[in-house]
Order: sequence, then C-alpha cells, then structure tokens
Amino acid sequence: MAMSTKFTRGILKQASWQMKESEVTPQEVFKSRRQIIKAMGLGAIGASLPGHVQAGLFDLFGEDNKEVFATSPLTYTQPAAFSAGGQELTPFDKVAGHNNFYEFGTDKADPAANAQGFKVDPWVLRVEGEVDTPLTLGYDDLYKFALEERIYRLRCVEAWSMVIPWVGFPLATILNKAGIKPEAKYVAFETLFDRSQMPGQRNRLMGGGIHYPYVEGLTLGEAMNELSFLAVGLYGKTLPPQNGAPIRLVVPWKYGFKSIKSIVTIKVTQRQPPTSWNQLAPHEYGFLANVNPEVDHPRWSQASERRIGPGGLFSATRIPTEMFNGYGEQVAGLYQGVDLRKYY
Ligand SMILES: Nc1nc2c(c(=O)[nH]1)N[C@H]1C(S)=C(S)[C@@H](COP(=O)(O)O)O[C@H]1N2
Ligand SMILES: [Mo]
Repeated sequence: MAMSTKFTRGILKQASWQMKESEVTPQEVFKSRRQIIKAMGLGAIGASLPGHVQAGLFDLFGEDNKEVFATSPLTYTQPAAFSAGGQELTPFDKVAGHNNFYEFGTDKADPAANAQGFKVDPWVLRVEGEVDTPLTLGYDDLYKFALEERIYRLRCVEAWSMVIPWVGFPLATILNKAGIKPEAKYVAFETLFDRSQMPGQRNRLMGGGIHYPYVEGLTLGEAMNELSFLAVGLYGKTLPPQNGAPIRLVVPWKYGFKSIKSIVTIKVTQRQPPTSWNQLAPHEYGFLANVNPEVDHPRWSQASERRIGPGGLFSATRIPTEMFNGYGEQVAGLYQGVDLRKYY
C-alpha cells in the first residue's frame, strides 16, 4: 500500500479520529521506508506489501536488546499548581511504551524495544553560548537541582495526547545559573549524536529522514516561561531511555516534537536556531509549533485529539484540542500581536 499516494489523494483534512496512527506518521517517513525497501532489492514487492509488513521490514534494522534499562526512585516536591487537577493520568506502560524517538526507530513501539541498552552514565550536558558562565554538568549533577513533580498534558502533532507526571526542574533554573547575556534571544537544544547506540542515526533513511543530531529551539521568552521544564524522571523515577533519559525538555503548550530528548547541549544564541522537523518539512512544522486547534496540519485536522488514558490503546477517547494545549493563562502573553496562522 503506497501510503503517500493515499495521503495526497484521499485524506487531506480528513478528521484525524478517522485515521489510524500509521496514517498520521509524517509522509517523509513513508518515503524513506520505500527507499529502504528499494535499496534492499524488494522494490515492487515491498511497495505492494501492507503497511505493517513494510514496518516489519524496517525493523530488520533494529537492535535485539535483551537488557532492561534500570530506573531509580527520585526525591521531589509536589507543588499543587502542577497537580493532576482531576485529570486521569496516562498509565506508565503507555507513557513508556508508545513513543516518538526516531533515533531508536520510527514505530511507536521501537524506542522501548531498541533503547534498553542506552548508556546514560556518564553523561555530559553543556550550557553554553551567550551566557556569563558556561556549565558542564555530569550525570549526578542532573539530579542535584531541587526536583518537583509536574503533571502536564503532552499533545503530539499527530493528534494523540497523554497526561504525564514528570519529575524535573524549570529550564529557567539552569539558564539563570549560567547567567543570560543581554544580547541573547533564543535557546537551542541538541540531542546526543551516537550512532553506536542510536540505530536511527546510522543512515538517514533509518531515522525517518531527519538530519541528526535532533535539534530544537525556543525563543528566550519561551525558555524562561514558568512552564518550560527539564525532566529527569517520570512516575517518580529516573527517565526510561525511550522517554529521553537522562534529561529532556518538556514544553507542554507546544506540539510534542519541541520536547527534545536526551539533551547534551543547551546553547543560548542571538539567532533563531534550526529545528529538526521544520528542516524536514517546513510547510508542515513551524518553529513555534504551538498547539492550536484552529490551524490544521496540511494533511489532517488539529481540532481534536485522541487522549491515551487508562483504557486499551484503541479505546482512547476523542476530546477537543485546546488553544496552547490549555496553558493559555501562562503563555498567551508571549504571542501578543503574533499571527499564529503565519507562525504555526
Ligand atoms: N531527540 C528526539 N526528541 C524527540 C523526538 C525524537 O524523535 N527525537 N520525538 C518528539 C516527539 S514527535 C514527541 S511527540 C515527543 C514524545 O515524547 P514521549 O515519547 O516521551 O511521549 O518527543 C519528542 N522528542
Ligand atoms: Mo510528536
């Protein structure tokens, strides 16, 4: 089944609840798979196979890790301002079993299957660029900040969402520690680049077409906002690798792809940094990427989302998507006078 043909023909602006998860996977990924299948000499055969079989062929590139990554309990406070507020949490097995982390494969189950041997200790996180004091933090340093639990909604651009209890500290804490110079305007982030550990980085086609390392960025105003968070844990323990161990960004009013995982560099800059999904498909993914039910993705509606809750994966409820993912009170002020249709 030629997925991309289907995209261009039939499902433009189709309600996303009518779509299967595989259909909202970025078109570029399916293009990549077709190229791999072609390269493997399966050509016409591969192209005529059903999507799940194509995914199976793709998995031939995956690692066969028998190890299970060990997480450990954290000590943290639970500020009332970031409690669940009556929302049902997405169970741990789904938070840690349904992931986007293309460095470990492009299917939702790939990161949990392929990342268990990921080495996070030693780790080096650098905070650099337009700062007074560049910082170099080791693995243990990541857990020395005052940790708190924050229950945030995570809304993927593919129109599924979760409610996740993260543990971590505000991004502003680390930026203030380094000291921001007056000329600073943006903050750039980079994921680890390590082809020996991340199979998706070995060949551009295996990692969904992304140019690795995965990079992201925020305006300085966004980075200093109270919601911007560096997570080192979830459900009370250190992060599983599939969720971005040992440290990842969480910016809950933006589409999930902004929340970059397994960060090694935080660089304060004067210029807007390049961002991975924007580079891959600029007409589909913007720099701001604020959750916005009024601005549809070119290939599907963003008006509603599939909330992945305690029920079976496919029993998830369809709920309306909220502007800024419901965090307008905290962040709307950042976009006064900004045309959010133009800057999607
Ligand atoms: N380095 C890196 N970070 C990433 C991604 C990725 O592929 N690589 N995927 C993003 C996307 S699309 C989403 S929706 C979230 C998913 O986070 P989760 O798997 O912890 O739910 O991670 C984001 N961070
Ligand atoms: Mo996403």
